[in-house]
Amino acid sequence: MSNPTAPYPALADAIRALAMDAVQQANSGHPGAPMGMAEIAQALWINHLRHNPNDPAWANRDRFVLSNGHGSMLIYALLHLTGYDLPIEELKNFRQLHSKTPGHPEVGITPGVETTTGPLGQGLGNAVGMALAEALLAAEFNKPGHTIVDHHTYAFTGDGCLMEGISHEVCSLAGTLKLSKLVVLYDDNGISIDGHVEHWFADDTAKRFEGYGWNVIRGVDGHDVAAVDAAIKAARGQSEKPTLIVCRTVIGKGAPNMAGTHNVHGAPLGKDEIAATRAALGWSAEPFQIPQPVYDGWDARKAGAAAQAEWQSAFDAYAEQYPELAAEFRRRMKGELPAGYAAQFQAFLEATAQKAETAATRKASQFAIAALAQALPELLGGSADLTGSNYTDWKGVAAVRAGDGKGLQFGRHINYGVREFGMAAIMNGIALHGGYLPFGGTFLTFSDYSRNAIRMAALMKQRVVHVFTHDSIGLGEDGPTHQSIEHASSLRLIPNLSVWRPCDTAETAVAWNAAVTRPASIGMDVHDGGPTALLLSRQNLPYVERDAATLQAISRGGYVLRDAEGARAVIIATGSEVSIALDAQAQLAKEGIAVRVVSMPSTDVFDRQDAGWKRAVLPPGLPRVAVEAGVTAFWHKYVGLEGAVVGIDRYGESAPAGTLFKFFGLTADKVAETVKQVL
Ligand SMILES: Cc1ncc(C[n+]2csc(CCOP(=O)(O)OP(=O)(O)O)c2C)c(N)n1
Ligand SMILES: [Mg+2]
Repeated sequence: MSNPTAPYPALADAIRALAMDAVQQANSGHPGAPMGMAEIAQALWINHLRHNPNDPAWANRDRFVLSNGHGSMLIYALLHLTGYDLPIEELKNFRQLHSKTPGHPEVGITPGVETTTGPLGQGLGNAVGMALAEALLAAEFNKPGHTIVDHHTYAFTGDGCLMEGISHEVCSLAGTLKLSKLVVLYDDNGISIDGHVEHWFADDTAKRFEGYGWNVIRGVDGHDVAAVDAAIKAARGQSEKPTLIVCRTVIGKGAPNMAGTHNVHGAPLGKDEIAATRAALGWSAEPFQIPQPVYDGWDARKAGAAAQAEWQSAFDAYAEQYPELAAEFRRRMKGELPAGYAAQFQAFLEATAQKAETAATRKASQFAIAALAQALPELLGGSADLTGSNYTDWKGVAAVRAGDGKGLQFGRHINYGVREFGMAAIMNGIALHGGYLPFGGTFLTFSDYSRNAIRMAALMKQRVVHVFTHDSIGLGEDGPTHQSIEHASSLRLIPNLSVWRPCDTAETAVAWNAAVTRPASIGMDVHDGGPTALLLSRQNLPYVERDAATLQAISRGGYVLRDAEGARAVIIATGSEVSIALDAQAQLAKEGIAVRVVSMPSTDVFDRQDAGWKRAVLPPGLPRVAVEAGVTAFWHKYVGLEGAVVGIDRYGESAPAGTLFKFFGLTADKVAETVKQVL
């Protein structure tokens, strides 16, 4: 890793050739960014990036995020050239079904890809989360003379990521927290899809990042490997601020007629331009053929193995002196829960049932958090400036704060600021890094702000928990801007996202347990898990007494809460509407109409139960009425076209909660009346 320019331009040109040839072969893709960032990639990957192609899961590797994910051929070329398990056949199969080279990088499919990128801006958020996780783990695990957590997080970004609002959210927080091991390399090529960005993106980006408190290295020639190398060295040489390296580049560099135009952004160069590029570069090798000296120049296996071995012996020495911490570090980086967790949770659940408290489910969530935080040191909370409303903190928890140039001040609560989308993307980065189980809060209505990052967590099967409080008109006077109507139903449509809307302290405890016991997916170790959204009430909800079997049944997602002899109908309810359903049941009983009440805190968990369970809870043929303070359409999946839904298909109103429940007809009277209509 010494001479940054040897063996000459051929190293960077190998990326150019692979990118243009793979895009041509697929007849789709984005050659411009890989060709324009080839020297930047060379400077970083050959001279600085500490990684081991033979062990992409090495805990202390540097993290690399290609935030401008459309340039996927750049990372595929890098992984192939440096010796990852990504043979040339996979590059020939770029963008084809079940290849390891999908259109945009996807974690879990390609060894060495750390996160799924493509939705612009979010990769930066993931990188901030990774850098934050590293800094927290360092503060938590490193000991004097034993630095076992010590790596950088590097991200590539284009104009697109920096135009996206989320880049402001996450980079502002990264600056505030002084995440000095985060280094972002900006492909400042002046081009995005529509053409020259000066007409829609004329920011002084360097000034903007200086304003965030970043270390900005501007005016770097992005095609001069030595210049980029020097900038990265400077970034690594300081420990005060995150660094942005502004690299002036030419998109599609090397293509004689198309470089510098938006035509190379996202389309094949075409046979003639590829031939002209080969001639201009002096690249005579056939498509997908890389001269051995070029492979040798890129090969990172030896250096990577040596770096990892050096770290391993440091870790072994650490393990000798601090065996428990070392075991804990290994456990945490695997995403496994501690032995004995299940018993601790069961004890908490039984104590919760014993107390039988009336509480808002957001408060019940805080009870659960307090218990889980004891059992799970990996639990890392936060809120987007609503800590006192979301109840996402717990007694005695310290807040994460910027350090004094010697790393972060450790804490387990992150004040994300008013940055919902940024928070969600950062949580994804934390989860992807490993070592922590992140959760964060905001109002349910603002889940829309976070939505694509929730989707990305679901796509990546990441174990993160969203605490969404103030989940309905039940929040009252703040009015329709704050009252969720469509959110519960719409979140339920996201595959792999588990959604819980609990009705009391017991269901809230079970929901939290379900969230944290979903398996973690780390790198190539992918499990069928995913994120969880907890939809919680602002207002108090009564505790519902249950026998032991019913208490255990909550974990099935939908269960018979109160049966009735000879039930003629089923009322299905969630969250704050469960008590309304129970009142309706009592009212109907007086009129001689027996009905069953099913609580359905999680429809997706219920859907995964065996057919026998589902039939037992919702017997075929019994008419059904669903009750939820939100849009009705979703519930027809459970009540059928013959059943009825009591809900709200319009926006809310500003008034006290009690007034609103009456105004919108979310009452026992209305539910009882509706049951009679379906009989
Ligand atoms: C959130 C989001 N919006 C839109 C797109 C579609 N898109 C892909 S690349 C791109 C332009 C990116 O410009 P830049 O980052 O400068 O890339 P370059 O053309 O320089 O490679 C757009 C709009 C996207 N991938 N994600
Ligand atoms: Mg650009």
